[in-house]
Amino acid sequence: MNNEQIDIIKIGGSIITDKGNYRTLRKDQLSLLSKELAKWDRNCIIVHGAGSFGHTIANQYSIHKGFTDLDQLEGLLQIRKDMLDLAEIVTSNLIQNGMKAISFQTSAIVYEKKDGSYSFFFDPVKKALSLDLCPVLSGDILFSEDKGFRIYSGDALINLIVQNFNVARVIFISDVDGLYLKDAETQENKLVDFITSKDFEITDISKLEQKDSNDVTGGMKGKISAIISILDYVTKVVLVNGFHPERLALIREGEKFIGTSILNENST
Ligand code: IP8
Repeated sequence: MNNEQIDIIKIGGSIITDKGNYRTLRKDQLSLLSKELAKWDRNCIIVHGAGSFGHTIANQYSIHKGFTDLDQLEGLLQIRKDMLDLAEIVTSNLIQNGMKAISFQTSAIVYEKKDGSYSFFFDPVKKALSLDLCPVLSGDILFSEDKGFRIYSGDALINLIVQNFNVARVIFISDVDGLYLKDAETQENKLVDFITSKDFEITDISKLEQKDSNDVTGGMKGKISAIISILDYVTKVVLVNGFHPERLALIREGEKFIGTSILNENST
């Protein structure tokens, strides 16, 4: 099996769905992104978020809190079905645009053990990559030895993938331009175009605003905590706004783009 470096591309649920409206797709946005991703010049794994196909029902049935009563099972099954539908839509769209995309069900290959660690089976995903296919996974429900079940975010999944694959970069496509930090002189929030992992760790994430109260996996704060762990295993993490797909072309071509690059200091 070849061990070439791959990229992981996270398509945020806020880009491909309208998070405020249950099961509402942003079809045009998904097509524009697929067109850009089809031109990606390195093998990659795509992980998509859940958006309104996951978070709405997860909230309604408190699925993220684990098993407490039998009524939750209805919600659990609904989320699994909705995520199956979303995965099918995303994968078909990628294929229509020329990608050799193949969907894998996250909750069928990852399981949470009692001590909080995971057992997982990534061999089929690795084999697909070695055949130049593009595996597509997503945030999902997760069966858990202790809690029965819970919600597993795409970002947490990426954290597990980077520990088990040879990953160069993780590109997070979301609905914001990148990381904003307060400028020391002007006290105004400014988009950070470049930051190292060391500077990043001292950033006070507790001060980041929580834009989306419907998000059961922590929104921007959750993402930053995940990125801090991911940076131990990859050279670079990139944050880019998916409402401007042309920025992905610039990233691919190594050109200057509007967004944030976070470099792992130890890999320079
Ligand atoms: O959108 C959440 O994944 P995320 C998964 O990547 C579900 O946080 C099913 C809510």
